[in-house]
Amino acid sequence: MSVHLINPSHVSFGIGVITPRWLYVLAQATPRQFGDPVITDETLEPLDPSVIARGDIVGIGIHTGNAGRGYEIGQQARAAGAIVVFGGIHATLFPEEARDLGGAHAVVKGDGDLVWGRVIEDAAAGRHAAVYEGGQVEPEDLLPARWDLMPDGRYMWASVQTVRGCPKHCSFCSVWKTDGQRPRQRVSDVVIEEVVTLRRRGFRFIALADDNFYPVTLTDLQMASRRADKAQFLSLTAIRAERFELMRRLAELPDDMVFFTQITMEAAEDPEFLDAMRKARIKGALVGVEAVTPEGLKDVHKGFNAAGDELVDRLLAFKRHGVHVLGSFIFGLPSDRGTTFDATVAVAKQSGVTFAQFVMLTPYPGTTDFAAWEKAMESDPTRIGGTPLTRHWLIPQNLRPKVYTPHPTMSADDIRRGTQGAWDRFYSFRNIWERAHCVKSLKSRLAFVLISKLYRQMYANTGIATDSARVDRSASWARWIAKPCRRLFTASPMPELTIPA
Ligand code: B12
Ligand code: SF4
Repeated sequence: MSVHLINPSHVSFGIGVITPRWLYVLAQATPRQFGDPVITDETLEPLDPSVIARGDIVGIGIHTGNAGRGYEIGQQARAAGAIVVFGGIHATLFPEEARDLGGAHAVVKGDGDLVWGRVIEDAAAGRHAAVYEGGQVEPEDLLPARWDLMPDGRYMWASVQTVRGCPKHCSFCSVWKTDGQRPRQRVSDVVIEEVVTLRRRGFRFIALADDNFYPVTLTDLQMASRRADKAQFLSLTAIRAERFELMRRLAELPDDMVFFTQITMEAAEDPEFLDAMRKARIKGALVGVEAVTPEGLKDVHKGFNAAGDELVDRLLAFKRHGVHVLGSFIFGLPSDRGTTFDATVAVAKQSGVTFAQFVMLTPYPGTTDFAAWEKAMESDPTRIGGTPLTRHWLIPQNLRPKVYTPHPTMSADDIRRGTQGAWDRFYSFRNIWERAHCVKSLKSRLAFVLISKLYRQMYANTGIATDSARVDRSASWARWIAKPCRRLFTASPMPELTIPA
């Protein structure tokens, strides 16, 4: 009997950008007496169904975007006689769907770190439950990944999580609801140990797969310090101190290492923090800019972000401290107008962001936006291929609309075309070449161009193009560029590397 862990994807690029961390964390959670799990990541290549045998246990992790493909695999595995278990954010939110459409014998809700061992033991003994509550495990129980099981030469970035959960409450995001608003922060010892393991193997690019790398702001500290009860203040101070401790230790690692994380723009208020990031070689951060106007920020409950000149100043502060920004922008907000697309690209350029992504507002389950939309749609009988719009992930890809929520002034096609146009302009060869001057040598500049093009092909054309020929062309383009790109990310293994004190 084998245990399988499968990350579903309907497109495979041969090379992965970032390791799906859950695969290697659940591998760690797999009791040793069941052997090493067989890991399949379909972002690399499609599953070979013949590897699944009767009596095997098959764990499938899904988010909303890959749920449909996950259900196909679940059905195949069940038909092959395996015990099928679903987990991940989407299965957490829709356990019945995984059972009815994905052939799940069992579903794990929440974190798998502690509960997965029990699920396997139960399944192997033929007494599995229908639903397991994994909950939100405490930081000390968040497991390190089994990096020894990762295939060589297939990923550009490995991923290590340092904190789970986010204190904010953005309307389009499910993290604060599913992962909680309390930052569950791993101590620096366990994080550094994983990072060193990866560098020993030749990984020098590591994504810190965090929801928000700056979980305690200076305002949070000031507010807590004014309270009579000092418990909150002490807890926040400890979280902040641990952040600095982690960055101090990262700074002692070999100087060819590069880290990337996700952070709110609030960190721009804190030069000490940004300096520590620079020293730790956290050279890039995804910043959720979302909107460039106060009205847009209000639409997404993100009043803590800045707009206008202050926004530009904040993003430039990251750049000044040597942290490249991947600005993330959302289009299709109720306050957006036809002029928003150009204005957003202009702000992205003005604020010196090195990369940008332009996504269309999508009501993801588990979010405030989704709850409001689902309610508003109660009386709407629209079905596409027999599926209500509010279950958009179940609509076949070729029929699935790209925009779901009606907009007061723009049609769905206006938003899609405006978004595609923003990608095209931001990633025009001329603009990429201008940005490439952030690195010095000609070789690095050419690498920068290649990576910018890869990023654009993978995330824009395969995601928002409505023309399937364009999607196919982009996927094969991405496959073609991915190989040389990956080589840019490798380093010589350093098996002798020790863990900094
Ligand atoms: C890092 C990250 C990324 C990275 C890397 C992705 C990768 N290859 O791993 C990048 C930047 C590329 C990315 C992209 C996107 N992401 Co993302 N990402 C994350 C983030 C911050 C961390 C993921 C992670 O590594 N976590 C660490 C692992 C260990 O945790 P985990 O995956 O949750 O797994 C645990 C449990 O869920 C459970 N579990 C998971 N699978 C299984 C399976 C079984 C069998 C069992 C038993 C248990 C189990 O056990 C695990 C251990 O506790 C999450 C937020 C989050 N808190 O999860 C968002 C998140 C997953 N992303 C999200 C989204 C929306 C996206 C994008 C669509 C954004 C966009 N518009 O482009 C793209 C989609 C890319 C794609 N096609 O996959 C959403 C998903 C929402 C949803 N309902 O599906 C999340 C939840 C964030 C959010 N804002 O709400 N993402
Ligand atoms: S979008 Fe970012 S800041 Fe907002 S709740 Fe989600 S993780 Fe936190």
